[in-house]
Amino acid sequence: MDTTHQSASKFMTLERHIIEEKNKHPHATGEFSGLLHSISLAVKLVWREVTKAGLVNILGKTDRMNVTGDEVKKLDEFADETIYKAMDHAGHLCVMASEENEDLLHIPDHYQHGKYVMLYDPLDGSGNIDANITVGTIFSILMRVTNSGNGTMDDVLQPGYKQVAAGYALFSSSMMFVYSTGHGVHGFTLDPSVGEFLLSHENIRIPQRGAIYAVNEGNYNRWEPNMRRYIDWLKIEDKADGRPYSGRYIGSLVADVHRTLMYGGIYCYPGDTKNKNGKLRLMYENNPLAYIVENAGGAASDGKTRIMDLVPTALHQKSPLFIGSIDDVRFAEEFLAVKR
Ligand code: AHM
Ligand code: MG
Repeated sequence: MDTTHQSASKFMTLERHIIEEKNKHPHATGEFSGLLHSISLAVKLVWREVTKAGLVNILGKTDRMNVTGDEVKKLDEFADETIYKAMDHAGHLCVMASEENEDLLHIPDHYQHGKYVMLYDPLDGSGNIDANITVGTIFSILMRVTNSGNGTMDDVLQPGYKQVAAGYALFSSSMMFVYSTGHGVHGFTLDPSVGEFLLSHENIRIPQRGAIYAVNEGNYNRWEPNMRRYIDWLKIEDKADGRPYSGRYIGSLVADVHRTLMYGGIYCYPGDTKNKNGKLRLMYENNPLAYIVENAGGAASDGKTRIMDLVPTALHQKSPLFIGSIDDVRFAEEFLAVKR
């Protein structure tokens, strides 16, 4: 029998990983582990529907009905509700907020209220669903600041550096679950035959510098001149290997950032003349992805300020995003700051 660590790690389930992480902290109550477990179940339920996306017209409307029994929900609404319902009753959370809902999502009074807060983007990139392109769920976990009862806006509107965990599920050729609690970033791949996430990417580290950039270049004429110059510069064939940066843009943030995490480089969504702060949401997208990328050795900035230092004032506020390899993000910040 092969008893090496490598062989053992092949069978590291997400469940076991969460428990082993918890055991490293003697005072941990297990509440946090329970929370992560509920999230992993929630995203599996979403994945089950996402894999059927193209079949709805063929299979009819029987599988995804609303409570009144007759209508198929849009997948992003389905994901939103599924996650809420998977998380509302376990006693870990005091409040939630989702990109799909204008207001806070309260925990029903008859369920226990816990000490954590969860913010999520239920189905990031959902505009791509009909083309079978990778989408995902992004989540951010904070510790409440109020003492008890229903969570409030004060619990939710905390800067990103206060996050105690964050992660995402990626619905792609396989389903991945990537998370961090501040001790490395770990990636798990779902084995659909047993329904378990297995550790496939232990302690992910983003390359210090990459050679890929991702940006919606259709907005080029709306960018400020330095942003245009920066992207022009990436295309010049003067890089170390005599090649320009390669451009890759899926248009699904979670997928673009995942690729950036794996291969290095930079993802940019700057502000422009139409949208001063770009289009990405600080609380549901930028903060959790910044937490993951920083914990993997990378960086995330709004062009000037570290994303996780931005102090939020509104639930759905937007911020520009420059995220990826540390050298690439720092260079972008320097480039954008040059007075010409
Ligand atoms: P969504 O959360 O409603 O899907 O919107 C965010 C998405 C991101 O996933 C993606 O990176 C971005 O919008 C694409 O925007 P654009 O079409 O302007 O490039
Ligand atoms: Mg989104």
